[in-house]
Amino acid sequence: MTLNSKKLTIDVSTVLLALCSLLAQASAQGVPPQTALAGQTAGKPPDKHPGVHKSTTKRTKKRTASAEMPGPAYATRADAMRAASEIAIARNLDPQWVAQTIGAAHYMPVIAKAMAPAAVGVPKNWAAYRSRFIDDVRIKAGVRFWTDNRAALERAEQETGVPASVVVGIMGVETIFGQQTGRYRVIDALTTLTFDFPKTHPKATARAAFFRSELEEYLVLTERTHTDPLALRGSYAGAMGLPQFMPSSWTKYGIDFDGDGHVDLFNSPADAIGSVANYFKSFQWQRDLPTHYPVRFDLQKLDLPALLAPDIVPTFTPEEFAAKGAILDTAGQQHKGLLALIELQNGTDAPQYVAGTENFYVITRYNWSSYYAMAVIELGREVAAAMPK
Ligand SMILES: [Ca+2]
Repeated sequence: MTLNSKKLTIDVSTVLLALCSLLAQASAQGVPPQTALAGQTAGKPPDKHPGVHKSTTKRTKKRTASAEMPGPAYATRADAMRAASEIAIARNLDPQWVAQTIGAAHYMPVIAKAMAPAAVGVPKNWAAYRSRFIDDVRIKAGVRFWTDNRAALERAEQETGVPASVVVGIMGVETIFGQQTGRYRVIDALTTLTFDFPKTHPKATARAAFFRSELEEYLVLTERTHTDPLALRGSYAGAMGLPQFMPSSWTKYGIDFDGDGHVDLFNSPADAIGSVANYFKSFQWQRDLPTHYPVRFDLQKLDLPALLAPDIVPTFTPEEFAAKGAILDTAGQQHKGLLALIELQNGTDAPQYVAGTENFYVITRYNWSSYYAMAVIELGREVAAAMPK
């Protein structure tokens, strides 16, 4: 069935409009329009900050068949069609093309559902999170990826200082080295999250504005590169290719690293490698600086609330760390910059702690979670250790 066809769209529009108005009423009352939207996922990976990059593999496993079914096309939505004209004017795009493209996007209940905030009061679980990303299958795939792309990884490391293991860790956590780059149409994801971001989310307005901006970037990007905007597939958040770049990141940080004249993050591992390293370089990656140091506590002096207050933002000198009861190893004591105490909760077991450096913080600019950053670092290390000597 193609809702691109004007006639068909008109034929079904009366029914769809009635449905949309019901959905809108439900949303306005703060009631999730679909029962599927109400569910919160216990044990969902922590995402303290709304992530810029949404890993495909972070998707919740439980899905219902009804939630997977596409909803109405946005051609039937007056607000979406109004926004399409605004976008065309603001971004200097063909108004008819923008209206057709946004109009051909479908509301995806499963995508709206995936935006539910993490359950409140449930302890996070680093061990469980880690086990989802670090296993033999992913490590073996990582060894293959590193072997196949050694030259590009080495060149990226020389040019940016970003270690091959960190780039490998990103590609592994995001898409299992390109094996899972997402199965949702990017246009459906971005349009759904622009116009139907769940109103129950505490940051719904800001998040919807973020996705509106990404939708605009996506239209500009596909128009500029003569790519069919209805053809590309990605994560439920519209992240694309091996490194799962959002459209704005593709434009800002994507580079042509294999020299064929195009940035292709779907099919060129070299472009993906160069672009990830360039992303971190742009966020001030420091060459030869470790990502973190081990830390122990002096329980007599320990001021955990003060140490955890700045969250993942490097704030303390090694001396300030020591004064608050956090004991570093020799390398940590000699750290020239600032540190953050990173807490990794383990469900009902005791949390683990590390001292995160500025480079740890840089990794969290890819996905705003310390658990994510730690998984990237540890997967990269495991793959490095498994590389043939
Ligand atoms: Ca290229």
